[in-house]
Amino acid sequence: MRHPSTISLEGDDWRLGYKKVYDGSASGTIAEGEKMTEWIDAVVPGNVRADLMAARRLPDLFFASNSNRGDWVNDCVWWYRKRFRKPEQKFKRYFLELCGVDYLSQVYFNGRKLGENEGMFTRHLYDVSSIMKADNTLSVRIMGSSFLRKPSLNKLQRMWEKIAAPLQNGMEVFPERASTLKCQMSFGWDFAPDMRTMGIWDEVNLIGCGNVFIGRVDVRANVYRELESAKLQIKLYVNSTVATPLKIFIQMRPANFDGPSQSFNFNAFVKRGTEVIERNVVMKKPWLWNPWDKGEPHLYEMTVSLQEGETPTDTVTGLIGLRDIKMEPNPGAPKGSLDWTFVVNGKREFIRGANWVPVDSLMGRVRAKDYEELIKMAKDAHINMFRVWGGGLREKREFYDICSREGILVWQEFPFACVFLGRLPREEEFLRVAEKEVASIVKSIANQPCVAVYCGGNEFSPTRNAKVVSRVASVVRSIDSSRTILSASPAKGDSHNWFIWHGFGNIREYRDDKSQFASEFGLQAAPSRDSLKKFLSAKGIWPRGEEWESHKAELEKLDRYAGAAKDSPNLEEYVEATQKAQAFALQTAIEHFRRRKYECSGTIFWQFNEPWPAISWSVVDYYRTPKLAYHKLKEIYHPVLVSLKYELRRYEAGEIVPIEGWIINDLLESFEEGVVDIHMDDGGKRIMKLSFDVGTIPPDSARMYFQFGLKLPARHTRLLKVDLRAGEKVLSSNSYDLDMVDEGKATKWNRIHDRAGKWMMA
Ligand code: BMA
Repeated sequence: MRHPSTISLEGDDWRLGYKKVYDGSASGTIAEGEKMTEWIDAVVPGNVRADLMAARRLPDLFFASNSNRGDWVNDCVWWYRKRFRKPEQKFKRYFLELCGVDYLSQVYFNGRKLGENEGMFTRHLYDVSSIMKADNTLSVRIMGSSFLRKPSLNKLQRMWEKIAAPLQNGMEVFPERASTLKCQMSFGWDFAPDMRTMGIWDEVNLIGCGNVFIGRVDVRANVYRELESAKLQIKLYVNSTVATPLKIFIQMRPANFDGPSQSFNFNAFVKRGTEVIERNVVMKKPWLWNPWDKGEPHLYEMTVSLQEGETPTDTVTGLIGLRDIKMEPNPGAPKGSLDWTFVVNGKREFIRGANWVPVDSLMGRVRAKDYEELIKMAKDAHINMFRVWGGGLREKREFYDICSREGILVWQEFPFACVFLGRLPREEEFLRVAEKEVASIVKSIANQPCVAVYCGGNEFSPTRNAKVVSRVASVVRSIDSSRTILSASPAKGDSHNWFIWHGFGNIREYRDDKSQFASEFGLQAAPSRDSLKKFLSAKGIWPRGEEWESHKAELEKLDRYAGAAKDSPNLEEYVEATQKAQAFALQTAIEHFRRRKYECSGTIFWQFNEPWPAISWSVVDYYRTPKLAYHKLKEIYHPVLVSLKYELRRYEAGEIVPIEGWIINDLLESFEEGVVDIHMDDGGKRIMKLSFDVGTIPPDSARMYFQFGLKLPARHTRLLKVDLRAGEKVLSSNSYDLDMVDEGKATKWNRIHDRAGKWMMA
């Protein structure tokens, strides 16, 4: 919810001072700001590295092997400063709102210290009415990332660190990052550079109001479909300078459809200070919010206005969607498995999802336009859910606004990720910061209809980290008890299938995956040559080597899945081979999971985007250039999928390939008189065509419709094209390259390693 009276303090008129080689000793008085090495121009929201690059104090850190050339910034202390005049419109009270300061910070206004914080997700809100002047100075001090909390290990843990680190490929067992609630990826990841960010990375606002201020509004809706009504529980968190009777006006106005508005008025009495006003309202015949493939994502613009007598004192507005989300068991699920079937407004929703990672390693630079572009690309590829991965962020407000508007579901994780043989800290101090940060995340997104589920984080054992998990879960529940909270991902029944890629497994082995939900799987692929040229030097681009590795290429595995093309002397051929392998892998996995619809209730491939130019698992590169897999997704994630299943092996000319024809329909409509056309062309000449009548395709279904034997032609391209039509209308298309065969094989050791990994996360 936002105040229409909000004045944004964002922009490029900030200044940024830094003191080099800061020893961490100064207490952070305002006088310290006068002793900076230098002041440069700064952009807010932003990032200190981005400002230094713009001021030419740092090279382009995303180019070639430059990524650690900015490491000295971690040893500095930073002062952000902005001067601004009091707004023309007069208010009784003024509040400063900072939605994300990364990471150890203090805020000063007109020389007065307002507060300090550890964390990057906490919303800071300060009443500055009494110190507001005609000319104002807002200063934010940020300690360099070298001063982040470090784990204090006891003797036993130090010993374990020595023994266990080699077992997890040299990765630290108690990594420093696990002691902070900072975006975990910024400590360096297998697709992201080590750039421990600092900056004001999210909104900064000045809010004006009367005597009574609305600090936050919580809305939870219970939808009663049979009664065609919805009960909204509304909590207003207000702060008042006077004891006064209040009039409360609540309006629900259709935001993206034509329909009736509904209004509700109440009286209340507030005391001086802070309190919560709770009211329930019943909406008649509400227009429900739906994921885009099940209907329209109807949204209401909710306005809450307060009046003190006849005087307006404060107003907030925000988008609200009414829907009901549950999780149900999968049919035939093994004992102990969690419920993995999402049910939205009483209808099952098979998840065709993508893992979402931060859009930029310097996340302060991300703007609404970036989200718009990427989310549009995702929707064009028929994606209906993002898993906002635990190594990343609580994204900015616009991300959730756009997902809610576009009808895309969000699985939101908290900032804990990849703790294998070690464990997360258990000290009270850490737990308190964790609770505070998680609470802030939940408060900022809980009104969003797109948010479907919360999850404790990525890849750690909930058993060994029970303390963090239970504290986090109870703080979430105290704010929002309406959603499922998963303790971690993977959780029982959910798989992160890394046997293929990290375990060198054969792509066909995706078909052995019997999980009830598949939330990670995928292959790295090189981006296009044009993209590579933007971030690798002329020398480093080919042959592939160190620069590729510094941009996270895992060369041995890339070569393994590129097959014969690994010996190619040619960059383009190699890029194409890695992209083809990635597309083939996603096709094999996704079609397998979709054919198992509701035994498996969803697939979330790894990964949609990437935070810097990399050779990674992304299907859309940093420059938004799609890889082949992205184009393939448009076919294999189509809500109506025609899928051919045959044994994945090399075939000789003239051999007969037994093939099954499947259709998966995720929509609520059925299709009559379905026909599947299968054909093979060679140089523009049709050399084979078959048609199968499939009759009626029921809604929300997956089944096999026909089987046939395909006699392979002698020497032609072996691209099988498939169209599904209802009458003359083509519903969906797909294609298979029968020459695409993965001939690699995992070793016994790879298999043991993969099993050990699963055990560590149990
Ligand atoms: C999963 C993710 C990430 C990682 C990816 C590829 O474990 O959760 O941690 O980047 O695999 O290795």
